[in-house]
Amino acid sequence: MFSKDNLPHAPLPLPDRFDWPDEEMLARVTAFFELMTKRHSVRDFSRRPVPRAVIERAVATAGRAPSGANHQPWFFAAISDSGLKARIRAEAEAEEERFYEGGAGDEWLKALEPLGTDAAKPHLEDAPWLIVIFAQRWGEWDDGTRFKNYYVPESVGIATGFLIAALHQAGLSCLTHTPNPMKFLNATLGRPASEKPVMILAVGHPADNATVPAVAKMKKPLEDILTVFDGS
Ligand code: IYR
Repeated sequence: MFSKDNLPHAPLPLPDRFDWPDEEMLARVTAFFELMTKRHSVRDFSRRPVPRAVIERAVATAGRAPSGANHQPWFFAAISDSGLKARIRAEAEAEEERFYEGGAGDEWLKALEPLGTDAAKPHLEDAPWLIVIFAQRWGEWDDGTRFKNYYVPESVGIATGFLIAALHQAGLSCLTHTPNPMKFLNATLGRPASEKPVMILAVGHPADNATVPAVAKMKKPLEDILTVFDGS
């Protein structure tokens, strides 16, 4: 953790290691690839409830992400209360209406066309859980004085990736939703000005009639995202 006192460097023997044979590594990474290939962003949720314990364990997994100086500059608000979800939906839709009516600009709206999104966000009420992810731009001691955080967007992005993977591992679907701007979430959820809302994850089971946009299946091939320098 971090502390106002100077913490000494105290190396511990690596607590966990695996040392799997190469073939097992390949089998395991392939199994994980296949699992993640089945992840789809879903905009249509069923109303089937999801136990709070599942959400808590997934957020705990996000909290195992690496972070700048181990400051763990993230905070999560998990909401299943239907009144609060309705309020967040109304506030988000008000922002989205401005966005889709021109605030986004022509290029952005054109980029979104294949996704078929618009200002209506029923998933913010249909999904049994919303998880709002906040980035702690700076830290605050109990006496209100500030300390710096480092690599905040990177750290929060990694934690969010862990969260999405954990939810997928549980068999849940989610949608990364980013109303623009999102400042209203600080007031609605009582979070301090040091925290910047980064996204709303709508989480739940997909509706029976859930669809995905065809373009979402078009993933870049490996050769377009990887170059290898192995000396050969
Ligand atoms: N926040 C809007 C717009 C939007 C933006 C991007 I970039 C997307 O990948 C999808 C949507 C919305 O949620 O509709």
